Amino acid sequence: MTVRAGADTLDLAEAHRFPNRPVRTPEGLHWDVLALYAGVLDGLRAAGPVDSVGIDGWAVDHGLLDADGALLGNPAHYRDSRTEGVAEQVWATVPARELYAATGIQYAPFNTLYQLVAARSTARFRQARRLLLIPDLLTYWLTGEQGTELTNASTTQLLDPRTGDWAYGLADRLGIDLGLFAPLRRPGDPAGVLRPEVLEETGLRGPVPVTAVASHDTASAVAAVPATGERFAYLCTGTWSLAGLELPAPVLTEESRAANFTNELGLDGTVRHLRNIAGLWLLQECLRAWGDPDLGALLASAARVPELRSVVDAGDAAFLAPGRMPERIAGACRASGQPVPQTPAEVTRCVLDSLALAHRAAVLDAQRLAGRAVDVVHVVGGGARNALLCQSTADALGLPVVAGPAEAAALGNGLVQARALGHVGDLAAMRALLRRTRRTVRYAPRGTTARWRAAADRLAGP
Ligand code: LFR
Repeated sequence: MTVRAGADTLDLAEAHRFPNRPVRTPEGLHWDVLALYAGVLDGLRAAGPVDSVGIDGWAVDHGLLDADGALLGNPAHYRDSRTEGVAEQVWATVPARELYAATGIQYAPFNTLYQLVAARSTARFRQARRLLLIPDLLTYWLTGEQGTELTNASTTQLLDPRTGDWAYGLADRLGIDLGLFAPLRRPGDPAGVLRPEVLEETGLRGPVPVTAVASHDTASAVAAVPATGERFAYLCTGTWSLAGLELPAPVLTEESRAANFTNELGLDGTVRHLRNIAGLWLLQECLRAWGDPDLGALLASAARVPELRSVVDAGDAAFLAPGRMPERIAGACRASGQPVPQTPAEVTRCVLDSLALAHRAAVLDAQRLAGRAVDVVHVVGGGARNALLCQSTADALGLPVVAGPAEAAALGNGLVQARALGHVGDLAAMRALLRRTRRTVRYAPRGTTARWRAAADRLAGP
């Protein structure tokens, strides 16, 4: 994506789009990171002259480098099963409560910490001298400079969200060598310039600075939520739905841990207090199983299926791994004694209703845990284009939903670069610019909240 930002302009153009296809080998599920890097180079070539480059991407996953800085194998995918049961081993040394008090990170089987513990007896890990999170790895290949960007570092479960520095005591107790990580850098910090070979391959004229952005995609997306003031919740909807509040400090209470809320760091000292909900992943996997039918037509027929016939717990770990998703959803409906969705339209309706219910629970819990009420829910990311999901979320919560921008992560990334170049102001000014320049769609709740509440109670069980 290329972003052009000025005092009163914010333009976004797609230079190039490339697939990100996980690959399963006998050693498990991996990312094809060389294909991703090739896609980045193709994107730079297609973009033409640029003033700056910044990379954001998903969290927790990483590449391991040897003493020469060479990548040791393909990075493992967070949906790989190698971390099953690892958290319990870690908790035997550091109880889950203490882990949360030190890092504020919610339990997810794939947190970097658990991945490291799962990997540490392998030959590859013993050879590793450096760990770079995925956006930092791609940045390293572009510039030759290594760093660990702070917003993404906070997802490792090895960072103290109060200090923005590593949780040294915790790493010590678990025998994790923090020297594996390159020095921390903050969004807006310089991350080097494109290497001469990269310039040659992309046809760009140097020097081209690379800027550390809020490199966790969700941190970039939250930065680009076009909100005013503080009384808003956000839902970053893509493969995941990340639902929560932007706060000045982490919430490290036992209630917050029990509700599985995380405290990831955001732009400029903000905290993203949120819950990870298995989002449109459920639908993406169904689409894959159905041979990728036309999404517009499918959503139109799903909208005609009666709402709330059957719902599943979208947060259930049973939906984490890829494969056979329509059957797994049907199985969950059958097991809970609800009508079993048969057609793709019925399954789609079930998924979207279930997501809206999960959004409802997360936004209600977030307000309770942080002691802050909200007046509006901002939906950003790909799901902002899904009218049925946005309307259902508004109905379920009884709150207005403001949808857009869909490309929030790219905009947040570009805005931090533009700020580093002196073209835009602080976070509030970025949001004001977004409000002036990006179109959003407002969904008013239709007064059916009681039905959603009843469905939530049904799902929660007796
Ligand atoms: C979204 C995201 C989430 C993170 C998940 C796994 O793309 O970055 O924030 O929890 O992917 O890394």
